[in-house]
Amino acid sequence: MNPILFYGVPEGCSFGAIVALEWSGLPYQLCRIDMPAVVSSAAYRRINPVAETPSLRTAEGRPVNQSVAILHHIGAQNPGSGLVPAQGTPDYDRFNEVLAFLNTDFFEAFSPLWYAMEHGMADRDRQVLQAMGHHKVRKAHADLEQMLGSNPWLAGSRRSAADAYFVGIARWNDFHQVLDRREFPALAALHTRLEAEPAVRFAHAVEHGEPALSTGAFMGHVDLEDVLVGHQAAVRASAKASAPAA
Ligand SMILES: N[C@@H](CCC(=O)N[C@@H](CS)C(=O)NCC(=O)O)C(=O)O
Repeated sequence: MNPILFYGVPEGCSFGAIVALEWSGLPYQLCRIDMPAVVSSAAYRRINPVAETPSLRTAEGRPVNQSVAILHHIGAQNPGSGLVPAQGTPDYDRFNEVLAFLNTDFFEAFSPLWYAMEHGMADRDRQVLQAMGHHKVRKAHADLEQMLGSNPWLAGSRRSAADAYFVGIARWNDFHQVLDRREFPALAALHTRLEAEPAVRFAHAVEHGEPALSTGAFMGHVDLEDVLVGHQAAVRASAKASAPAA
């Protein structure tokens, strides 16, 4: 069984997990989830009870939710890929530090902007949220610029799953048109380099429903309905296989 990544469109933060899967070289499939309609459906809640993307169904049929857990899982399947540095090393600490920042501060900085866009409210309230979002997004970029320093990649000298996750969230700045990334030269250079990566181009094409050229081991899309047919049986089988012997 191939692992299946359930990715959300449009503009989902699952983007980074698609890039990481491409970089991992592992065979995988994708399942496209429209937001908010399908992600909040009873059908999808059988995959992820909190109705969020991304979700991963592992090669053993086990569900793994939350971006950080998914990226760690992908990295652990191919330690040689360097997507996640070896546990216990300084590189591992640095990787976790930057990934935690991205998944909390950097991600959350955009929340007021999404909320202002997706919810009805008075113009004055919308303006307050937008001002707050702009302030937070600028601060998060400034902080990340400091964290990156003169390193070529976010976790240091080697490309990692943190870079994959970053490029997925960073495009929200372009979507909401907050700032000119060139104000942060190191981040802008990293972003330009990442956008040129075949895996990133692949993720953009997938998200836009365009023909996508995989340089990894992408094995095609599956429909949610088809996944659900055997889902409970797969979850039960993987739970049984990983349970300690009685
Ligand atoms: N903490 C979660 C957050 C996931 C999340 O917020 N996903 C969004 C898309 S980026 C989602 O599925 N939202 C549901 C919706 O828009 O209805 C993670 O890091 O994976």
